[in-house]
Amino acid sequence: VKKEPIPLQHGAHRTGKRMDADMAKWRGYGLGQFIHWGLYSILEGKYKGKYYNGAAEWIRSWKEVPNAEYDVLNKQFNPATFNATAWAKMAKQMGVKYLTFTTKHHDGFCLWPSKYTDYTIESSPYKKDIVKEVVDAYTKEGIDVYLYFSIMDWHHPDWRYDLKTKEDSIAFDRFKLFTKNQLTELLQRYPQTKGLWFDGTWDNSWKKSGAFTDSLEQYLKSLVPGLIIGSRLRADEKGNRHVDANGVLMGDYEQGWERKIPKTYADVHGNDWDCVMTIPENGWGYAEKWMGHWKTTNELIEMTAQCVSLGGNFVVNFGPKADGSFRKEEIANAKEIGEWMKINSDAIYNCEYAGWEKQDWGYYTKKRGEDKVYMIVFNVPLSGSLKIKPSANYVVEKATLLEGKQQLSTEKLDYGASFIQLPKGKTFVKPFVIVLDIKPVK
Ligand code: JFZ
Repeated sequence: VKKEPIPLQHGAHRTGKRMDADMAKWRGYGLGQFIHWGLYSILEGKYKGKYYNGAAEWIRSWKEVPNAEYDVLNKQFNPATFNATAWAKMAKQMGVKYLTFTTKHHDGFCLWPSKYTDYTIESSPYKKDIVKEVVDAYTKEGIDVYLYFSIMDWHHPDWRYDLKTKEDSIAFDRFKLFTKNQLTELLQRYPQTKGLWFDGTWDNSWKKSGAFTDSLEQYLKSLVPGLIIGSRLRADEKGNRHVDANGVLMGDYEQGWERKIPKTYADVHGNDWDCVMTIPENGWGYAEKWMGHWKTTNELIEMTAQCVSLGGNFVVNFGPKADGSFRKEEIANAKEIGEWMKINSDAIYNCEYAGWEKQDWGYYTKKRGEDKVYMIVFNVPLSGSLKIKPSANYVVEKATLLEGKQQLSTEKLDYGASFIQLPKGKTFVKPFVIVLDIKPVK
């Protein structure tokens, strides 16, 4: 029995994907960069010689750190070696198509000179507008910029976790206006902004503000036509987040894939999505010591392939040091990803879910609007034969190695499957791509 939809005033206003040109561009990005930078970068995940076990950008919430001491770190923020152009060039070389940059994280410190609070970059020895430097430099390199903005603000006296009293509601009403003002300010100051990446929206105060979140989203979109906002901003009037009470996504793409990747296409429910990922296990801001496993470049490339093969984008996080330089591990990852992308990005940009049965050697992607499927190979079988099974509506005309354009022989098997034969004696030391020219079956 199909359930009757619950009538909602502040639920999703659209079913299915956004089909305009701005969203089509977003969908084609494939690979993105996230940057977490702020006052937490000064503490480097430690305080008085003790290491914090949580994510470095959350260190203010650690019982060891007195808020009063954290909150004056703005007086020390002075990134001597910060060079936005160098950041953007590194990102360009890495092959990312978009950046998400922390304008304000949970600690409330603004990297732009907001006129709605004193707790901004203007109060630091650095003084200059970092958001502007970043937006301009990345835009110049042809990389689209999205602004990360935390709703939760530990520094603002009117922030509330919940609305339990009349006073809470009055304070939070002021906070909502403050939030709207800051967002308006960001979009007016940085008109190149392609979208907003919201965070810190999980508390009851926000969940009880469904009508406001709805009007805020519509208002922000009226300021910048085509603006892209994921599913982490809104709540419906019943307090549901990401998807409304009827299970429909609120927002332009699913923002719930954080440090995890869907297993199958069915898991993404027909929505656009991106996965944001840390290189260490967890922690987005700079930490002196990276705890746990650090992802290798091949792992990051594999995650990129996996995401694109399931119709999503993959976003790698970087946490620069307080002085504005990147740690050597991140520089190496960026460089090596870029070297791989230089050869293989055809299989990443403007690609989509191919709809072919997944095989053990790796991931398929399909070029949007073209009869081209890519095999991104991570596991080479000892036999040297890669099995493929095209969907029933396609046949493969030709298989070629993307690098060097060598044509590969194929062998037909039962049940519509084939083998693609790798060149005898050739050893592969990096993930590689095979291009399949395909033809629709009449
Ligand atoms: C949030 C932040 O708290 C964190 O510091 C970082 O900025 C990250 C990108 O976003 O952390 C989250 C948010 C959502 C989930 C997990 C961590 N979630 O939905 O599982």
